[in-house]
Amino acid sequence: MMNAQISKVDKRDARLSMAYITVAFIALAVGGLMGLLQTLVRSGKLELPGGINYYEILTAHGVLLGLGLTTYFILGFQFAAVSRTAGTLSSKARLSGWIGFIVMVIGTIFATWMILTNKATVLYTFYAPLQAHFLFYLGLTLLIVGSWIACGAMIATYMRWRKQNPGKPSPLLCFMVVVNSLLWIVCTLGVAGEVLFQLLPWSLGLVDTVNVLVSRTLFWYFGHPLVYFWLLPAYMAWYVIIPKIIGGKIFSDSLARLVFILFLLFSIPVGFHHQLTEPGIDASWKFVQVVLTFMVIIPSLMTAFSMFATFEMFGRSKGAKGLFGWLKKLPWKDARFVVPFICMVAFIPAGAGGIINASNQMDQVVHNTIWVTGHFHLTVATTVVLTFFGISYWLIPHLTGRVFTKAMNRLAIIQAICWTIGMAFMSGSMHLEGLLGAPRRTAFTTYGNAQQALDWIPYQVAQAIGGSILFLGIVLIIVIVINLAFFAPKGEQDFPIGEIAENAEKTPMVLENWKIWSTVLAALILIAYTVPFMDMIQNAPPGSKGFKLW
Ligand code: HAS
Repeated sequence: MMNAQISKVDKRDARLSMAYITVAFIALAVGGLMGLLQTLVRSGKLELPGGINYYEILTAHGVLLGLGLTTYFILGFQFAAVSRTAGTLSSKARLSGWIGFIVMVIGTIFATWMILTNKATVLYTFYAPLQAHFLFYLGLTLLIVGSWIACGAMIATYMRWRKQNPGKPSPLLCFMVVVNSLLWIVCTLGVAGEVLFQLLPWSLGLVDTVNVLVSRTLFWYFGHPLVYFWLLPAYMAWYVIIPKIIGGKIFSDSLARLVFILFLLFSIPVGFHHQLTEPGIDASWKFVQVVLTFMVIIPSLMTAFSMFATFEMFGRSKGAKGLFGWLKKLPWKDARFVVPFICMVAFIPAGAGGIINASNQMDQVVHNTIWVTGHFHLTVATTVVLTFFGISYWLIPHLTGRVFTKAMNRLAIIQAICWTIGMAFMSGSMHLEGLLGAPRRTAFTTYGNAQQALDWIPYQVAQAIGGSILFLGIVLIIVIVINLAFFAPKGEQDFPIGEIAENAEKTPMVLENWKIWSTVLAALILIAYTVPFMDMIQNAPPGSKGFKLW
């Protein structure tokens, strides 16, 4: 079955995909409200009513948006992408998709319930020795197990395609989904190990203490690739969907595949760059992982090159002249293009911030300051999430049999402008305040009226202004999503898939040789982690009992 012949996602697959996307937007609404409250509390202008504490809503915000919105949206999008390019899911794969969904929802309900009842105020990184109720950890376990079942269904559909089309490269979008799913499965093994072997028994009282360093290391073994699990679906849209929307071609199929393979290889063995200030890890192993971190920057630089090439090729084909003449030829009134384009522009300072964080000496200045919060609001909350909004504008109507009207297109552009202004205020002032030494993960305090802390307050007020504008952005996106799901006129909305440029090189099949890539991946992980991990276990300090500070 060739992908070119399949132009619509099967109705049954569309329902599955919409189920995931619906939960994603519910998480956005609730988590977004928590974000607004946080910025207001931190500005010193609001006290939460009814004894609700700041860290409780901070945990809800991080878990619902960082782990909920992203994972559900990505799986929903990926199911649609696989069904559109590799053919309708088999009934077994679809059933697995539903089972995965139900398991994930049960897990999400457990975790959210514990957070909202103040029994899991441990923030989204659930760092030991902070200890949550065991149902929180069980909820996270179910979330991960459910996602594995869903990813398994996608990989099985890809394998069916390969079997039916021997010797041919798989559809690019489907290939990308498989890479992201593999990345997810391999990295979540770390957090699954942490939760199952350390945190669950500890929270149930089966063991008294936990090895904190091991738990954090397992978390970051998962935590950094997690950010690329978020990023890669945005890259899928940039590489495959955007060229079609602007009327151009994909610059190079091989380059896009190579970029995804590089992410698979280099995004995992780099967790130590989150632990550069952590004692107990030898500096030479931190150095190894920082070098690998700089390797994982390369595929993003290749992506920047590829996007510029796609835009320029298109512009020149329309007669653009001069160095930047092609910019004028892009479809500036189409939200499906404009919104992801804003994300690309935002990723330039966002990525530069990441490179600063990854540099050992500079990280000493910014680590655990609110600079880092500014960094991830530009990366995940702008580059990634705004691209997800851009995807929703054609994907949701495609799945619900409706159309993206001109009025909604206008609202979507207003939404993106709100997001850009709100984020410029919020993330910009977080970066600046961080450079002045303000810590992250902290409720409002003046530290006994210390001058340094008083100097931070104007930045915190700017964050509250930005946060309020962003919340308006959340209201607008929810209005658009409800319209596209239930009220927009019935019709056919295209699921755009770009074609490869005629003069692009032929795709080498080695890019799809999973034996090679999984061997290299395993080797890199073993090189980066084996010795320091054994060291953490053999020379472990006394474990810590659990703390509940709320
Ligand atoms: Fe990061 C902390 C390093 C990317 C998310 N990061 C975080 C945390 C999160 C996060 C959530 O090394 C906080 C975790 C916590 O709670 O503690 N990050 C990096 C590096 C990159 C990077 C090197 N991060 C991301 C992405 C994220 C994300 C992507 C989410 C999606 N990050 C770190 C480090 C820390 C960290 C340390 C720990 C700090 C600490 O001390 O705790 C790189 O991947 C960035 C590479 C990106 C580029 C940009 C390429 C630009 C492109 C756009 C092209 C534009 C076009 C349009 C075509 C090199 C592709 C142009 C048009 C025009 C008209 C101009």
